[in-house]
Amino acid sequence: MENNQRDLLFQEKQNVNNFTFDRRVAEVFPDMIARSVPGYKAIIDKSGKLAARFVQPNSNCYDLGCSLGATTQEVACSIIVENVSIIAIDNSQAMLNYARLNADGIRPDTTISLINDDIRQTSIINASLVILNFTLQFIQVSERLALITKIFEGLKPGGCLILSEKIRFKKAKVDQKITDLHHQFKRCQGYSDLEISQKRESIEDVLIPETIDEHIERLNKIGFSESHTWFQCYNFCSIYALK
Ligand code: GEK
Repeated sequence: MENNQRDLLFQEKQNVNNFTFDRRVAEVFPDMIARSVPGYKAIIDKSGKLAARFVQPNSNCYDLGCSLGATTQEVACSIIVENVSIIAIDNSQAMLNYARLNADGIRPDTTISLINDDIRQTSIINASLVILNFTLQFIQVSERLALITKIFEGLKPGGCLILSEKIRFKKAKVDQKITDLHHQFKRCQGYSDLEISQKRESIEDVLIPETIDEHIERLNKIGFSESHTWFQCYNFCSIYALK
């Protein structure tokens, strides 16, 4: 089973269907996300640094929407305290099949559980770190408050939520300019205009971005004591929120 293939999924002209995380996507996922999300590698790397700072001994660490486990692995390698369980959850079995291979043997002294579940149903308990790296954007906007509230309730005092998302800008003109810059980034990564437009068509009803203000307001309303954007590149950002 190879998962290091180049993403050519939208290279040919096709009848575009709604994007799903199936086997074909799982096979090319590392290439797809690295060439589509500016700052992806930096965010994954720094998620490890945040884990080193915020993960508490005798606690759980959740990677929600773990895909192939890139963040899970970085966190596993970065934790400096003892007796931590890492729980990585995704509802795509195709993704988890590869994540299982990738997580094998990383860290014998830390438990890593890979679970096929819908993150809207999963219980969050005794958590010192919860990570939503580019996953909340795939949850219906109307369901986001309940999910983040559940995460807040499952976090220990001092616990941290890392929330990385594609974002939109309130002013249409600004949104268009930044979207153009993102497409320029994708062109520089080797995607053609056809690939960019077909991927966009496929994902636009599936990935619903919000503004940074909408994210921060929700986090504040739920009760996080501080929420800040610590990374932004074009229309992608990462926020940390502390309980
Ligand atoms: C990374 N965090 O490499 N329940 C569980 N999983 C879900 C749900 C849900 N309701 N909805 C979507 N997913 C990863 C990247 S990708 C981001 C995350 C992207 C899963 C979905 O199956 C996919 O694996 C992941 O969320 C989103 O840092 O593709 O842009």
